[in-house]
Amino acid sequence: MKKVYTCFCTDNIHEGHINIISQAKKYGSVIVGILSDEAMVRYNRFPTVSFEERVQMVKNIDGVSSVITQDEIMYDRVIADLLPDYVVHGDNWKEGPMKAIRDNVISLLQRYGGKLIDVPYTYNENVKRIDARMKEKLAMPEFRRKRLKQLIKICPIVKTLEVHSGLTGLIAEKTIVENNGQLDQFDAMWISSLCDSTAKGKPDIELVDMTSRFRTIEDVMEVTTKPIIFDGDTGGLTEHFVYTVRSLERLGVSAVIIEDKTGLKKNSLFGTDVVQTQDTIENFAEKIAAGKKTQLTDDFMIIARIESLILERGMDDALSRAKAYVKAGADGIMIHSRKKDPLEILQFCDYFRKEDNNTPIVVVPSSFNSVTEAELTQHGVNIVIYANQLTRSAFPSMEQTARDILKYHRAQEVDSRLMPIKDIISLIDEL
Ligand code: SPV
Ligand code: MG
Repeated sequence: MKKVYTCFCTDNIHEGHINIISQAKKYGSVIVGILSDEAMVRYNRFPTVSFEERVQMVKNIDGVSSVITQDEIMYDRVIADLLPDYVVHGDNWKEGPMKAIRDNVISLLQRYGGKLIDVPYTYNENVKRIDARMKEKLAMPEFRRKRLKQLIKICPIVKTLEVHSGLTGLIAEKTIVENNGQLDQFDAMWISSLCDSTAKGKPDIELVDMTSRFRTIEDVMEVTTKPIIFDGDTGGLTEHFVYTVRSLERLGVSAVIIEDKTGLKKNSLFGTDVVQTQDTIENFAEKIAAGKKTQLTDDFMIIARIESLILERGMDDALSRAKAYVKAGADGIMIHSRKKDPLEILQFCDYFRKEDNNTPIVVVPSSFNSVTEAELTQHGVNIVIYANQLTRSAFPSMEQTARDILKYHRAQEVDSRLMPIKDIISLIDEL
């Protein structure tokens, strides 16, 4: 009996999958690989049912002879282990980022004479409806909110991109790249106070009020499914912060990060060039504890951001604050620095991890941008936030376009570097 292999990364069995199995069994005995959660989040969407349930679903399909785990997106290991005579897959992987996986399979099969069978992809109204329902589920507050905690468990490091509008949200949601044979995408989104304020032409001094900041969250949520980390600035008065926690939680935000500063907040990247006052450990610990007492679900995270290195108060101060904030109930620690060299951040992580193996660490490498995700992971970092790069890339390009239109008294000269009209009008999916 010939061996036929197919890999499923789905939460839901529909007629398309049944068709694949019925085609596959014409060639021999059908082995189905179920893609692990870790691999699924790198190029597909977050699984809405557990790995065990996905295995069970496939085992129940008539014509499946065995089910195995495929824990990498690329097929190298699974093909080396099974040496299947055939690999069967829907032909939707001939284009887009999935093409890299198809190319990988073809080259592996060629080595020993295995064959690839592309089955016409089933995409009818029913399949579309199932697909839309799954996206809807991921976008709902109760599912979206808990996803950050789940991702921290699944991913070596949770990659988070700044967003401040529906459009930037779509970029974080949909950008998938193939690089050195691996597929990758962002896991979560950061609603930055700096970029949310900048988009409104306002300074980053807690001037844009919460009603407006919540509106930004809604704009992003309407068109995305990924979890959101909200930059809560200082959190304001404790009496106000508790209301913010309730609202964020209800909206389906996964985490708020608040920084241990008081008085008129200035952006941390100014460092000691402007007057910035750090809160006392006692006050800030009380604010965290009050927030934790107020939240209703176990999913929501309050992350304490330590400004000691920014304000040049030293490593010991940073570490003792971290300890106190965790004791007060913080679900994570964000440590910030405006040095170019990542050394002090990595040192903090090493010292902190010696005493605390569990509390998630968050970093924002805007200044120390030479550090890689792999290095951060090695030092125990759980979440990396790319906090302002989208805004900083858009602004120069828009400004140049404005200048050139003024210079040439028409728009023809700028056109070649613009997104074609056809692409912009089809950028947004219609329901
Ligand atoms: C933000 O993005 O608003 C932040 C990060 O708070 S930083 O600007 O680096 O302080
Ligand atoms: Mg901020």
